[in-house]
Amino acid sequence: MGRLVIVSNRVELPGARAGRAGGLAVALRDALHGTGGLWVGWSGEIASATSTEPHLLQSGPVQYATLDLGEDDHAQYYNGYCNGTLWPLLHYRLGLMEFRRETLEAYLRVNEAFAEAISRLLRADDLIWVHDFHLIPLAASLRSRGVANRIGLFLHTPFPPPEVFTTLPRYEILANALASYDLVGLQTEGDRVNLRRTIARHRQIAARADGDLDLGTRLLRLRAVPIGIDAAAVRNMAASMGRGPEGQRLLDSLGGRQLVLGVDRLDYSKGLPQRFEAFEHLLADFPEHRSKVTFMQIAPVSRGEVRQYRELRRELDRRAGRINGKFAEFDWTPLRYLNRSFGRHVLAGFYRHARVGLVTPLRDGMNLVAKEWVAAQEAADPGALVLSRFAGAAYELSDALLVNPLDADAMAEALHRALTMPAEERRERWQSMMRSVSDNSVIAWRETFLRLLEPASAPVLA
Ligand code: ADQ
Repeated sequence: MGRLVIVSNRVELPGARAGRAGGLAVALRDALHGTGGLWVGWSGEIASATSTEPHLLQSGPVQYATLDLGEDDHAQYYNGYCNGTLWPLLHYRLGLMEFRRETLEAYLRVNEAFAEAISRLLRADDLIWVHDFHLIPLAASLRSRGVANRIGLFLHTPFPPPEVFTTLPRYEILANALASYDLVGLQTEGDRVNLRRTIARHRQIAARADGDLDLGTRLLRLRAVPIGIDAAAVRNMAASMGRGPEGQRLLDSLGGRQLVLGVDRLDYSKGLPQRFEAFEHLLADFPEHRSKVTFMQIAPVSRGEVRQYRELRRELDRRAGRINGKFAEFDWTPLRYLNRSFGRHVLAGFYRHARVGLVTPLRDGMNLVAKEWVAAQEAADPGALVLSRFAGAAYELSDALLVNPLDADAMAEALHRALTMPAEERRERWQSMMRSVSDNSVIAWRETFLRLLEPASAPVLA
């Protein structure tokens, strides 16, 4: 087997922020160490122009190649097309989607620059694994340079039905780009069906019985490969950090009150205004919880240069102030709202102390916070999870209390149910969720994807 080449927007460089890498980064890095290989991505630096000459760093059998983005490309490719066009589109938020030709051109240009840099570093038997929506055109750009290697894409976001996807002006470019891969992995069956329908309709072909698409010269394999976590690592971190200094301080500060916890990037896909509203309904409609429950929402600012994100932040500030103004007592603050991030260890300790995990995105590819919260619970006395039906994780975590995040009353009822759930029911639900989180680990996800991508498993055209 050849080397593995991973291409993703951001690269986890060796040694950087030691010990802080997430489960996904660790799993990818381990795979690279197993086969030897190359990890390519944006350096995180902004230069005067996008470069095709990568910064190279060798660490054991792994080479890291990172490219600087030009100032204009950062604005138009990253903030513009990726975050202002594709992200809302893929999360079904057409009202928030902006489209400008210049940003599409920047998107294609940056992918060309990546392809140029990668093609010079490639070997004939390398296996190429591309990550996420920033790099959808990469396979087509590589193919146009004569690259015949097997290339797979894993899309971390949802994929909407063709009726939504084709509202994107010039969607044909992306549909063709997606069809240039050998394998596209998606988070759920629903996403897979949506992508299959989109490409089949665009190319006017019928899907085969196995759901793959015969493109004439090549077979495009589409598979749901839901991402997982390293449950044992999270469980161990939670057990030790729950008793660590931050975990202990949190516990002391609660003064015996029950903790409801939300942890998200500050993103409109995460349903934060709706979540705040649901908590307000809980306090209004179930007054027995006043002074008894604390809701802590951790939401570090993300993509702060994009207008929709700045507006969301203002809205949340307003709502948080309103809830505390309306319900706080001199010795009780109902909502703790923090625009900062915490290390993974500290978060794991916080998850363990939360009686209720509140994970209610309006739409989410998977949502790893839900899985991490499950893995962090204490087996003898776990909490209850309130989870959006529209998170990919809901397919696996069907024993959570599943809610529609647009229904504030139903969410308040689910919160009440979670806060009053008997220990036996909490244990039963948690055991089933923990089984599924442990079985579908991030390692299993990685191995499944790579097995599907390997040449030996390439399907033969009839
Ligand atoms: P994200 O939208 O970032 O990821 P999520 O899966 O919830 O969403 O989180 C990814 C990681 O970031 C988790 O390991 C989590 O612990 C960490 N994280 C989230 N919020 C944090 C916070 N406030 N402080 C510190 N760490 C935080 C995208 C897709 C998801 C998909 C993942 C992986 O949008 O749907 O699950 O990729 O495929």
